[in-house]
Amino acid sequence: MPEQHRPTRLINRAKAPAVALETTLLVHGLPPEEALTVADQLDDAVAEAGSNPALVGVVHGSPVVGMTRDELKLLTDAGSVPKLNTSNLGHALFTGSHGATTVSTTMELAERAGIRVFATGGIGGVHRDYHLTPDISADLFALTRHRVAVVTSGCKNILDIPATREMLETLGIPVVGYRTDVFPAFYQRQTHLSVDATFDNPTELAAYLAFELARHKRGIVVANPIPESDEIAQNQWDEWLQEARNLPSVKSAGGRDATPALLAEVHRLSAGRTVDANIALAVSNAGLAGQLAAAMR
Ligand code: PSU
Ligand code: MN
Repeated sequence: MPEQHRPTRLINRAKAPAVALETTLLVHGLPPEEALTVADQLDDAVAEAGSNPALVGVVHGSPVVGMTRDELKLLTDAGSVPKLNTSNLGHALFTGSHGATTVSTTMELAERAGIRVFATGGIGGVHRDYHLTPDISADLFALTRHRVAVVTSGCKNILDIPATREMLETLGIPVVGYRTDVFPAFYQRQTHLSVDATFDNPTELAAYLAFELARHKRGIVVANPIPESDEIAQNQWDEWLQEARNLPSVKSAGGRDATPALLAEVHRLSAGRTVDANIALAVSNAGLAGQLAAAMR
């Protein structure tokens, strides 16, 4: 039994006002050569907005909030690190392994470190064909438990977006739009789906987040559409997604591997256009999160 790894203590290097960033987006959601430069871009976006980035992950079995570049390099060089959601975080801590945190576990660790704002690309949600295989991201349930505002460009559009929006409503998670009155669809700004409220002013949005997080012990979704210049046309996206969904590598990937397998194939089929758009929206979310955390101080 790996006695030396228990009990695990949170290593918290976060400096207020802090914005949590996640490692799964970097390690499992993008081509490996992009991870370190994107980490720099996300950090810069948070810092330019007046806040401090705190990258979250698991290093040698320690939950870390505010990972160093060397620690991130340990993860990217490791070849394969587990993708950690609510169900396997504890096992990584127990066995002393490295791990990349998803939205669910980044929220959990950020909350423990006292961080109230977190930026990602797109939260997980209800997968297509969920009536055949009920794959629903642990992210949605984590939002019911952890007191953190998650800045996201809607949910990833490999998912069933209307079902995901409905599930957020069912779980009672507030979904507010930043300069949008519809729930955005990751690579596209528009859907016909609603948000609970719209804020055009970051200071006002920050005041609402502080109010709502103090009022109730659960998370909030802040929906921030992809910048207009980085949007991917709907018909173009539909083609890549349909082609990707028919590939054996995607059809055979289940559970935690489903999302990374699909993302990798659409990134390849689009010759990197979806990678660029993914990075652009994540950086935009980091910038907004930085503004919000600074204003919530
Ligand atoms: N946003 C991105 N790319 C990603 C993710 C978010 O732009 O890869 C990750 C997040 O970590 C999110 C996870 O929690 O995808 C969802 O995975 P799943 O569908 O297995 O819950
Ligand atoms: Mn899943």
